[in-house]
Amino acid sequence: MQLRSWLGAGMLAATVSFAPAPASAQGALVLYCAVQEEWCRAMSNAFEKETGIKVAMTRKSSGEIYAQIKAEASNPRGDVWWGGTGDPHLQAAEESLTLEYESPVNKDLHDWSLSQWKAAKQRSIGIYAGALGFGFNTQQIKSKGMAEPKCWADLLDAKLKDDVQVADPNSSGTAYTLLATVVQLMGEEKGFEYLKALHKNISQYTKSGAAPAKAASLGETAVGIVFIHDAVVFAVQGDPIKPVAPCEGTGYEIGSMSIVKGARNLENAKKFYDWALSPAAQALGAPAKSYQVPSNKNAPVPPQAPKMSDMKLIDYDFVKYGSSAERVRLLAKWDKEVKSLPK
Ligand code: S7P
Repeated sequence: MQLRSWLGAGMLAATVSFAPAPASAQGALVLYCAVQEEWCRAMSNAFEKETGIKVAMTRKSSGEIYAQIKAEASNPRGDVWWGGTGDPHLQAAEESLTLEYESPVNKDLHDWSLSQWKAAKQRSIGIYAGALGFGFNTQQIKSKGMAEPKCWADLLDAKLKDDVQVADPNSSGTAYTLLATVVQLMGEEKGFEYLKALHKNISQYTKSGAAPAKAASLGETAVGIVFIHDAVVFAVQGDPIKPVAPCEGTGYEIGSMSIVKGARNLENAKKFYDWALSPAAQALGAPAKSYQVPSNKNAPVPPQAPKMSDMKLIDYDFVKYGSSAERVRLLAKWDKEVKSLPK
């Protein structure tokens, strides 16, 4: 099996030689990474150490990486786009910005990971899953004399005026997941009514999707709408934040990976891709405080990972909401009808 023999060769090399091969001898890899910086660095460092391939990593939000790959299409700079919500990966696949690839590790992956691969016509694959929700600062909510918010509807309470944060869906995959979730959960008309009402309580639309979790943990905002695992990070370290899976139901992401079409370091990109799907590589998330559910069935699920089976999850239509036409249409509508509204 290709992956085992490749890992096996790496381990053998490590036992017979004290110094890794010079990175330049193994070439390079340009990695666009959309998860939290700490996990991006852990992945780059581990891959570099194991293979001697020098990784040039840049961390950006999902929508920003999509825009960069599109802008660079005639002269690609990146090799692998690792992480970030699945929808913009699907959009990139549809626009032929990424490359078909079938990894020998596919047979070990959960069905939801392979359904992303099939939806993307083999141009993207699921690497983790996580559900959308929010985190609230327990002290702030108490001081407002409010009951603890449990539902999306609770975030419209006038007591939360200018005290809710979420990212801008143009830059953030998290915030696009919110947009697509409320449209699917409530229907488009009611979903946009909800987002307009929520706008009154938004203090700022951040660039990064996870930033509102940190702000809520610090008491800079009462509520941050984020992936639930991004709120758990602060709860497990003892900050006064409570993660919530909204009572009406919620959407989720299939965090994804794609190889850039025209990648200059294609062989290294494939090596990274196979390695990133392995249980050992997927186990690097939890020590880097990233508590998503990994896509390899043999990778350990972090004990801190929110239990998606206990949540009311919608049947998220990744094909529709990851399509270029739908994403462009919904983002333009959100800009026009929500973001531009006076407060
Ligand atoms: O923090 C991890 C995570 O929530 O970040 C990714 C996200 O798309 C990147 O952030 P943006 O919302 O700023 O795009 C998620 O895929 C991942 O679970």
